Amino acid sequence: MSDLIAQLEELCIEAEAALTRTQTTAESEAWYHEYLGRKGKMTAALRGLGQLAPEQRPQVGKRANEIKQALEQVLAERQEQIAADEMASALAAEGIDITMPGRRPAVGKLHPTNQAMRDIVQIFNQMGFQLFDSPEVETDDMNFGLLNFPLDHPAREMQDTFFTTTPDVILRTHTSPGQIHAMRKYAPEPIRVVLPGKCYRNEDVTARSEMMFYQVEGLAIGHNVTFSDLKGTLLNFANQMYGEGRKIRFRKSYFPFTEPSVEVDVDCILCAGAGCRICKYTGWLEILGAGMVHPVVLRNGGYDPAIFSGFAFGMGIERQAMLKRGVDDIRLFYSNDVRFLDRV
Ligand code: FA5
Repeated sequence: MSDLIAQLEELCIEAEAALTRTQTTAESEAWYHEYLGRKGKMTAALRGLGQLAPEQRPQVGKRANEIKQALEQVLAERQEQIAADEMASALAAEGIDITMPGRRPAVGKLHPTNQAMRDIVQIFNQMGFQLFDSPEVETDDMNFGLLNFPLDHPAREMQDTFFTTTPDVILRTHTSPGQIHAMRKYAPEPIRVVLPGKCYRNEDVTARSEMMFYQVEGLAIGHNVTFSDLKGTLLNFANQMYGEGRKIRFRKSYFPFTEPSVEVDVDCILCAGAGCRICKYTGWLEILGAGMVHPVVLRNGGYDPAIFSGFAFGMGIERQAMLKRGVDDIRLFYSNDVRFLDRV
């Protein structure tokens, strides 16, 4: 018995030594056939098992199995090592340096206007305002007339208009005509909608004004909608957009489609009201225009002003993004300088 075990142990040492000399996958496969294959040395040695006394067989058989498994294990490790070496030399032959740092793929991100628009819309969604889509190209009547801008009223000049070659068809100067679309779709049901989108004004482009910019309009109509509802809604918006504890301030203003009309300021997000360059030392930043929907506009939208009331507001999206991210020139938004788009 001990003869056969000694023979197997010797074979194991020989096989392990032979394995370390294999350099290629082909050599390691040849090694397998030589030692572990059907016609291999291990298999041949194990034939001796049959000549042993039956009571000796289990012990010798057990040891033989252990040796076989150990050899299979070292073969797997050797083949793994050979495969790695072969890959490395193939790459070296191709001249590829796998230790060189990789090139980072350029990862896209949302444009700052889109980012701000999503933030704003999401805040109002949480307050129950639904998204409403309305056209960028409007009739003069939708953009002005139905919003209570009298013909030839100087208020029209507040928003310099781009006309088209089709009479009466213009590029919308604000998102407010969307109010009429939304009202006409839902009247006489109460509504709460937000309308984001592009607007166009034939203005000189400056650090604060673009010819094409985005606004978000908000509109709420129902029974007993009051100015307090407007205040609460806008205060909640300011807290979520610019941080908890914000103060807002209303200044009287004029829009033909709201009465009363206000402009709304938030206490300066940089200096918290103390006065700084961003707020021009006033402590306040203007964020939007708003008011109670004018009875004429309610009627044009299909609501009876004796039964319904509502509030509306409109804000410039780039201006919100500028305040939030400390950008001081609106022209950066559409000049497509990747350094700006990446930073903001
Ligand atoms: C309006 O457009 C009104 N429709 C807002 C409104 C809606 C009032 C509902 C009441 C009720 P105004 O012209 O002030 O108002 O523009 C609103 C905002 O749009 C401004 O505060 C500003 O943030 C942005 N805005 C206006 N013109 C430009 C421009 N040329 N470039 C960039 N942003 C602009």
